[in-house]
Order: sequence, then C-alpha cells, then structure tokens
Amino acid sequence: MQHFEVNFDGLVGPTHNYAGLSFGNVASLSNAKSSSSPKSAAKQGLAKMKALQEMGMVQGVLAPQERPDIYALRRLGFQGSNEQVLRKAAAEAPAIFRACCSASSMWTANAATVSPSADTMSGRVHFTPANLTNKFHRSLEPQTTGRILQAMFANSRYFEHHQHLPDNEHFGDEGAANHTRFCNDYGNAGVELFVYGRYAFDSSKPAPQQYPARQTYEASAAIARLHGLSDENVVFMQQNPAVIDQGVFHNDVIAVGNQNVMFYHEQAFLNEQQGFAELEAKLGQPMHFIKVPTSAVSVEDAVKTYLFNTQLITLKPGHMIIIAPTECEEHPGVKAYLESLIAGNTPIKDVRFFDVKQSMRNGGGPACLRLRVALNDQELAAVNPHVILTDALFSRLNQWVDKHYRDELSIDDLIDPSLLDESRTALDELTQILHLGSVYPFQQD
Ligand code: SUG
Repeated sequence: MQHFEVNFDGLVGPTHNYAGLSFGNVASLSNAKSSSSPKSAAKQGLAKMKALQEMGMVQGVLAPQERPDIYALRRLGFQGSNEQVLRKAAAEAPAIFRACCSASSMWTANAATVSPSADTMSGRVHFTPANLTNKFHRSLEPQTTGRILQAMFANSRYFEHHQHLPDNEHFGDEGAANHTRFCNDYGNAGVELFVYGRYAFDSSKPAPQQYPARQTYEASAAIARLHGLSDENVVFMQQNPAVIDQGVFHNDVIAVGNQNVMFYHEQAFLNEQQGFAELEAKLGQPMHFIKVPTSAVSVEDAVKTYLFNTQLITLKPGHMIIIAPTECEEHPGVKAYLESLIAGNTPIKDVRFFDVKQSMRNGGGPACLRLRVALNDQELAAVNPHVILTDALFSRLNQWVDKHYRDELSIDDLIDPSLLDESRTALDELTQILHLGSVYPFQQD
C-alpha cells in the first residue's frame, strides 16, 4: 500500500479584500483598507499548487465560500431584496458588512482538523471543521466547510465527518493551524500534537494579555476524543502566551512539523522540554527538533516573514523541502538562516520561494493556504477525483479565474451589489468543475 500527504489548497474567492478584521494578526491590521487583486491572489495560489504537483506531490483544491454572506446579514436583521440587504448593511453597519464579505475561507489550514486512518480507533480518516469562533468573519465558515469536505470525501467506508464544536469561545477551535501530526511514515500510526493558547475553564492558568488566544485546550481535547485518538498517540502543548501577544495568532506562525521533524522558534511553546520528551517517547523514535534561536531570527521577523508558516514536505524518503513565501527571501537575516539550515545535517535539503503576497497581506502564508490530509492509496481513490489537481484542472481553473475575477477590488467596491451575482455565477460554475453538487446556500434556495 502506498501513502501520501495530500495538500488541499484553498482557492481564493472572488471577494478577496483587506478589511482589517483580525485583531491579533499584524498583517491583517496593517494592510486594512488597501486595495486587493482577487485575480492575482487566486493565480498566486494556483501557481503554488501547480508547482507542488510538478514536484510529484498529490495536490488538491478546496473551494471558496459564498460572499458576501447575505444569509448572515439577513440573520442580523437586514431585510428586503438582496440589493437592499447589501445597501442597508453597508450604510448602517459597515464593519459587519465587510466581515460578511471576507474571502477568509482561502486559509484552509483553518478549515478543519484531520486525523489520518492510521491514528484513529475506527480506522477511518476523521474530519472536524473548525468553528473559528474568535473572529466573526471566520465564524461564518464551518457549515459550508463541512458540506464541501463531505462532497470531497464522500465515502463513509473511509471518511468520517463530525459537526464543528459548539459555537462558543470556550471551545474556540482553529483547526489544523494548531495541530501537527508526526509519524515515521505517513501510513504508520503517528502522534498528533495539539497546541492550544489558553484554558477556557480555568482562568488561573497562563494566557496572553493583549491579543486573543483563539484555540482552547478544551477544544483540542474534544477534537482528540471525537477522532478516536488514544492517549498514547496524542500530546497537548500550550503556546507561549508572550508570542501570541507579539502577533503569533496560530501555532503555525511559529512552528511547522513533518514526519519526524519539528522546525520551530525557541519562544514558541510553554514547557517545551516536557512536551517534546513526551512527543518523542510516544513516537518511539528520535526526532529532529530544529530550534531557531531568537538571536538568529526574532519573533518579530518570524511574524513579518512567516519563516515558520512554510510547508515542510517530503519529496522522497529523508529529503524534505521548505515552501516559503518570498518575504523570507527578501529578508537578509531570514534568507541567511535558511541557507545555513539547508546546508546543515537535517532532513531539510532545499527551500523554494513562492509569491503569495496577496494572501500574506492578510497574514496568510503558504502553510495557511493548505489543509494536509494523509491518505493511503485506497482512500485517495475514494476522494472525489475532480478536486485533485491535474494539468487540465489547472488550466480550467485559470480560465475560470480569468472569466470571473476582478483585477482590482477596493474596500468601497464591496458595496457594489453586482459582486454578489458575480461571485454566485463563479461559484456555481466551480461546483460543476469540481463536481461538488449544491454545497452553497444560494444553490439550495
Ligand atoms: O484568521 N486573516 C486570517 C489569516 C489566517 C491565517 N491562517 C493560519 N495561520 N493558518 C485570520 O486572521 C484577515 C481578513 C481581513 O482582515 O480582511 C484574516 O482573516
């Protein structure tokens, strides 16, 4: 049997914009209200997907969501025709309106937590969409995310789907961004590391003071239970509250792991030694803990360049490469660090830089754009084949973007009611391209 790590990248949606919606995410706040390019954002994402496919990885596509979210606006009391709802919301509650326009579902590392079949009691792959309760604009995602995942992984013999956790900050869950699976080989039982920012039911424990901790211990523990993981293959670690207060709003902004490698910043975790010892003991083999000291890269530079929001992928046994944003290449200190890393004696042998600046300006690097799903060949054969990237799908999606996406979108353009129709027309066609069925609310009216 063969095993793969498949990366499902989020397609950027037609309303991609910079609304400054994410308190605690430095890039989102500092680029608020700049104009965006949905077309180049989508194409940058597609180019990264294609490059990974050409490297021999199995690459998948995850569809974006319908925005503006007219249903959320109606639920909040805006009434009338669609056009009236949009106009009233934009005039009376512009901040809420902008939140309902966000294309944030593109960051699919926050779409769900996924446990591969080798780790779970049922022997199936488990999916739980993240509830994303900490940010209103993101809390609009989980239901549609669940429908899209069910349309992609539609075989109940291999795949088990759970409802997202209760929509409450006590169970704030940000999905795979705070979850890393370590293993010898993708097909072997692994150890799943859940990183949380605070305890919801015990305020005496350490927590950040300035910015929110989006993931709670209680949410992480609930996901481990739902997925049928055993104590022997789960480790919980707390993020260092001090780095959350410096803009590390998800653990994947300060650490990335793959197989037996943990690449991380020295300030990333609380109780690092204890957590890593448990991880290594449960994995049952030595790990490579590649620690980046503050003296080499400060937390501020890590947040600025997204050195850790990189993809660490295995191209062949023992040969891993880093997929980094061009911001890392443009920063002399980080670039020098990466050069020394790949020259050293670790499984990380190379680095490739990708321009995903449209996403980076909202705090989304290469790792935010993808959801990792480890699958064996039978499971892969059971995935909806139309969401797996091929040369033909790549050109079809580029044509689709060219046809439907705007070159430029200013924050004021969001009030144009035709954006809703454009987005719906595009998404309706996309569900046909990807054979998803009627996953969007507007298709079910
Ligand atoms: O949730 N930005 C996203 C970025 C998510 C990055 N994901 C990971 N690290 N895995 C967020 O903060 C900004 C939207 C705006 O401001 O317009 C935003 O939602």
